[in-house]
Amino acid sequence: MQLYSFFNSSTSYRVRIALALKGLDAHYHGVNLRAGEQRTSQHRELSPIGGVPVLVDDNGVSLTQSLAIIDYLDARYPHAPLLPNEPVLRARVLEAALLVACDIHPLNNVRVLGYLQRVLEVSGEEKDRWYAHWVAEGLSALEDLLQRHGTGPYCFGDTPTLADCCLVPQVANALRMGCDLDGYPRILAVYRHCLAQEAFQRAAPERQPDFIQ
Ligand SMILES: N[C@@H](CCC(=O)N[C@@H](CS)C(=O)NCC(=O)O)C(=O)O
Repeated sequence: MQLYSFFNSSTSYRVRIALALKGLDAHYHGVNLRAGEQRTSQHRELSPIGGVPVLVDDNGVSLTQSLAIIDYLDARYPHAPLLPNEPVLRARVLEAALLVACDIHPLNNVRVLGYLQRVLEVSGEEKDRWYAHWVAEGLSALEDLLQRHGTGPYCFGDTPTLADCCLVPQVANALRMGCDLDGYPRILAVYRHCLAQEAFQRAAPERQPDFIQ
């Protein structure tokens, strides 16, 4: 398998966690988002919208969208399942994962922050306020969900799920951007528990071949 990724792309990090939890290896191709490599015509052949991750499997199946990739991996390699079968639990996992993937990440994506600065000409400080605002809105809702429905050391139980694959990269990004997360104790407890696990450590930005300090 081939994985097109950027070390601190949170969506790529989700897929790296899923691969590591399943013990799967993928050949790593760094796509430098800071240099705009995602927008080249060559990369758009793989990802029409110009983003990472992209997974190309050994049968030549090429997929974008981190959640679709993880769902595919889960169907293809069912050991260490990331989406539970039980309907309510499965919906809870998706509810938390989609909160991160649809309600937080897209508002703070590279191209959105770039548009704010380049086209709408907001200042660096205003852009940072935008980022912190949507992280706070989203993580408050996630904290609420986990307080009400979460159990065990992971988001939902004693084994990691898609929800943890989404939570860890989002929290890592928020911390990197200097957001204060003290108001989200359950999220931080899950984050710290995940980071203590080998698979999550293997997927971390600083362990990737394209890591830049
Ligand atoms: N919904 C997509 C989002 C993919 C995405 O946009 N990833 C970001 C990095 S975290 C990206 O490549 N951004 C490039 C850009 O906005 O120019 C997914 O979950 O895979």
